[in-house]
Amino acid sequence: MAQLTTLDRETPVDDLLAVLHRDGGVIVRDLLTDDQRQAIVDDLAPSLEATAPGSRSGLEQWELFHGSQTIRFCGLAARSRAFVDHALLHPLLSEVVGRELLSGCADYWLNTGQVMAVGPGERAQYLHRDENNWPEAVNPEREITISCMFALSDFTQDNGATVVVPGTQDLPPGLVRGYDVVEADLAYAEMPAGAGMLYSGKVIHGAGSNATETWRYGMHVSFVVGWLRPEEASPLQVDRERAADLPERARQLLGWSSYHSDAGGRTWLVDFEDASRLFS
Ligand SMILES: O=C(O)CCC(=O)C(=O)O
Repeated sequence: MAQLTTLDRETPVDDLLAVLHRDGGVIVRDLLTDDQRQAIVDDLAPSLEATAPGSRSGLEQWELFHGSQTIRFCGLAARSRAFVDHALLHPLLSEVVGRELLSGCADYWLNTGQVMAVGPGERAQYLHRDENNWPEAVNPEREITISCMFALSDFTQDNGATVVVPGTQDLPPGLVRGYDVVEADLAYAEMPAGAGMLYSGKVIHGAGSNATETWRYGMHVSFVVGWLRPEEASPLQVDRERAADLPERARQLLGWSSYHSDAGGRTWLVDFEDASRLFS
């Protein structure tokens, strides 16, 4: 079976990036302290309780992708201040995302913050590459999206730990839906609660199957280059009043500011001005 490497939180970022570039994903222990993790879990508990498993989209492909026994919801910054403070603004995650994305953009923003709670009996999700959400923007030379799967509970092979095919970030770009692979090529992101797996938008992966009686509680947080439209419409969920209470960097990541390309282009403006003026 293939393996993923697990590193300590204190590992120098260059070493962590070397593993990320080699394998397409790397697990980091203790990304969240117990208190931080518990605060996020507590904030999100009412939403988890209120959300039924499965997709309500009516789109066959989307329903297959989401899984019938998996609870998913977004809008985490609107639901949890702890999410903002400990995940959205996570210092190590910010550093890694900056190192990976800023060679192709002037700034990045949140793609999506998403609970992915895989329930008992769930089947494995089909393998895919996150960057294929934007086929027009995929570029073999650079990343357009970087993700972190935070383990809010222990992740094991049996309970649905994310399945990764290490090294596939280096395959040529293309639409991968249900990548054909032998078991020996698969690695399972087994990690204790509080750890997280950082992974490339190019690496082939998917949620594992859950053969246990308990829930695998994951929280996916991903970022995209600032000139690309994210999966989640964050400013439509985090309203202006709530945004006003958040740190400036959180507002920027959530789309309450504008994008200025290094070549002078300006987008996502409010009356020709940077959207952050709404808060001055
Ligand atoms: O839940 C997981 O482990 C991964 C899910 C995933 O890759 C996705 O839904 O895009």
